[in-house]
Amino acid sequence: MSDSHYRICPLCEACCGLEVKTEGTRVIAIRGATNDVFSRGYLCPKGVSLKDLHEDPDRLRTPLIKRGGVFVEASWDEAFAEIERRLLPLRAQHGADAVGLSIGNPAAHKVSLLAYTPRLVRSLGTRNVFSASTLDQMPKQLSAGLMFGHWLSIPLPDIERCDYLLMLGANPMVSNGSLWTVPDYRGKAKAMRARGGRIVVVDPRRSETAASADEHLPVRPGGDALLLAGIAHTMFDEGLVKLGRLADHINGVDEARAALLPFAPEVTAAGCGVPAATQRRLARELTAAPRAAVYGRIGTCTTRFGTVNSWLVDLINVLTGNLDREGGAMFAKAAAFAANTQGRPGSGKGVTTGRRHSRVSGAPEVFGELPITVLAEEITTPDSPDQQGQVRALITIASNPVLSAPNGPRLAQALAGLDFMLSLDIYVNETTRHADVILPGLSPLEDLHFDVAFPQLSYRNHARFSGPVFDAAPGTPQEWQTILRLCALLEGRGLGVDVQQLDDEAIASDVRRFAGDNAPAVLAALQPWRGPERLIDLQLRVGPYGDQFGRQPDGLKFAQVKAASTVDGGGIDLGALTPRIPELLRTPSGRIELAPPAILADLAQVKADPAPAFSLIGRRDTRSGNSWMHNLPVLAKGPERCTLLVHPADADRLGLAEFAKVKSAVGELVARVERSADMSPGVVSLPHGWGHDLDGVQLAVARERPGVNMNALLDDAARDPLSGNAVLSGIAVEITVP
Ligand SMILES: Nc1nc2c(c(=O)[nH]1)N[C@H]1C(S)=C(S)[C@@H](COP(=O)(O)OP(=O)(O)OC[C@H]3O[C@@H](n4cnc5c(=O)[nH]c(N)nc54)[C@H](O)[C@@H]3O)O[C@H]1N2
Ligand SMILES: Nc1nc2c(c(=O)[nH]1)N[C@H]1C(S)=C(S)[C@@H](COP(=O)(O)OP(=O)(O)OC[C@H]3O[C@@H](n4cnc5c(=O)[nH]c(N)nc54)[C@H](O)[C@@H]3O)O[C@H]1N2
Ligand code: SF4
Ligand SMILES: [Mo]
Repeated sequence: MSDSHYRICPLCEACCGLEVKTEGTRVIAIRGATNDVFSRGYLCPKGVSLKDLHEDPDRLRTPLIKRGGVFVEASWDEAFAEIERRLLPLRAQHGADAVGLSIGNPAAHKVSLLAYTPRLVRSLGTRNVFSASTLDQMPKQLSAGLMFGHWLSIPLPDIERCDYLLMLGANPMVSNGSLWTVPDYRGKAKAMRARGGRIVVVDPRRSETAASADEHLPVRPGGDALLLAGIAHTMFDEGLVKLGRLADHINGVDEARAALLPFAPEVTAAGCGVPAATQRRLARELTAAPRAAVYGRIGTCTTRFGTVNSWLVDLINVLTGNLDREGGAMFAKAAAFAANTQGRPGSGKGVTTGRRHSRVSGAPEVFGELPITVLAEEITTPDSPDQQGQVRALITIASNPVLSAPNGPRLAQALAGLDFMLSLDIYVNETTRHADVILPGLSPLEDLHFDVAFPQLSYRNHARFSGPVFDAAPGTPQEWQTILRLCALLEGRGLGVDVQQLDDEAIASDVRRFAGDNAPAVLAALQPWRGPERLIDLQLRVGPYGDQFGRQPDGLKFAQVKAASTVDGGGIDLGALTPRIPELLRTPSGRIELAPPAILADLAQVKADPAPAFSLIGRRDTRSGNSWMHNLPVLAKGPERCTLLVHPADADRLGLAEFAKVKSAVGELVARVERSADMSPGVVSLPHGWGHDLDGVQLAVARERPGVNMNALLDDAARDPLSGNAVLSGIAVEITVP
């Protein structure tokens, strides 16, 4: 007899609902849940790999402590005792900043981690907080924060009603969407084109998404700021601007116009590689289309001008009258956890940056974090009399910066010199091999799930939940319990504190924020839930669709979402996106800030770079997820994926055969060559997240074909100065025969 379970996939931002068929303790099949109100049966090969992940013998199931340089299995109590013995004295002696925290991508996909890590940040009280956000989307968060007043008020294409989509530096056909939760992009794009819609993709490579679009424009790597500025300039220049409904809600149109004056397409064409006539045509097409949206992602964020790019994308959405309009670029309205549905609607504090700076390079704090590219220097640079706060101990949570961050080899060396390192992780990999203690998380099939972040970025509003498919082994904590225990330790409460009591205290402090004097009644109403479920209930009930604890009797509660999220239910559909301006705005002015001064100042720095011999860009593969899914047999099989894509004409000219040497200013490596006419000549591509052949890595399958670490070629000093985001694309390299 087999059972069917509903499980939301935590492996990428598409958040597909899956149907997991089990027999006893075995998974016998994983399919897309056809009744899921949001993903409607879609899944990709990674969804299927949850079975391999669950069964992976290399996945950690017990804590590890390093003794004499070797990891040994330990009980949870022993592991916490070791943390107390080694971390607390260090912190007492050197202060809170001596403990750094690095938070990785999977933390965004786990309610256990995303909802509880902020508590750990508070308990640590360190300024040295780093995350994958500064390898990824921080530029977009900053531009959205400055324009709309909150870090997660990010517009996304309303693809089901859109007529014209201009997409830059994104490959959702493979990535399944990012800052845009849109399962089955392929199907939605096909439907859009069948309705007569047009999709234009800007990418130095003819990506899978570009190949399936109406038009592909091969931009020069890093050239998007010039291209987008040329398009925006044209809109002013040719009198195409139509602000529509938003005209009364915008500050800074004249400032934006003036700042864009120097960027006529005739000037920007050479630097971005897109002819002036094409730029002008794009401006006209975007304004002429009944409904249009511009969307930019990794390729636009991970460059020197990431924030400028991210701003230009939404500036154009505003200038064409398509921001916050059906079929244009719209804002989701999440059922829970969204700051832009809380507080007074229409205005707010806005966002600020630079409340602190990194000790060595003086990089400004953005959204509570420092750039992850300063982590190595913060570890290796000793304190000076006037600058203290050297990172001597590090906690990593689902973070593998040795492979994910620029200059990984330098970072690995820095980690080896730490006085203490603790990792919350599920593997001994390139980063966690440096840890002194590893505390494992659960298999996703043993974990409950509710998406905290992605409903704020979803193409359609929804509320879904999934419970554990299997029970965890007795005595194995969920990750939120591990975090609360760590918090108690750091707060000097010792090892004996009851986790249930910590959970009660945590929720009580949240409830006081929302309910003030009414807190006891609200806490009572959250019965019988505990842990994340209680937190979700609170957030749903105070959220925009919530029951407001009785004031909206028909409103949502967790019990309803849970009941609707069974195999037959697949969650609750909350409808297509609806216009949210001015209610969504949290800027001090209560208007869209179209011309944030810091961004205009950086726009003035945009200029054409001299073309390098070769320019290195990244890419993603359907059967891979950043740095950690190469140990799953169902994904690892098939052709080698860590290859250097080279245009055939370049390969012939250089006489490349099977391998090429790739050399940058900071490193070199030898990669297997794959000839590809999809590349622009002069541009080569390597995927990131590879290089599993380092000493001490316990990933048996991944080690068979380890690949090379493209981040060994990237300079950790290269950042977008506004957001602190790393530059991961458009790296000057030399290619030679090895
Ligand atoms: N050159 C280049 N570099 C890039 C990128 C690029 O495009 N080019 N992309 C960047 C981007 S967008 C991102 S988001 C980063 C991602 O880089 P990271 O933030 O390092 O994330 P991952 O590579 O996904 O791996 C994270 C770690 O999480 C662990 N893990 C997995 N599941 C769990 C769990 O349930 N619990 C716990 N505790 N741990 C878990 C894995 O074992 C692994 O150690 O990489 C960035 N690096
Ligand atoms: N299968 C799979 N899915 C994933 C991931 C994965 O590793 N594998 N990672 C997940 C994560 S963490 C994220 S953040 C998302 C990212 O999602 P996407 O942003 O869609 O990421 P990519 O697939 O890297 O697409 C970036 C595109 O930008 C192009 N590009 C590079 N440089 C430039 C440039 O200068 N200008 C322009 N216009 N384009 C450029 C690249 O050729 C590439 O096609 O994907 C997520 N989904
Ligand atoms: S696209 Fe694939 S990895 Fe992403 S959520 Fe869906 S099944 Fe999971
Ligand atoms: Mo990412």
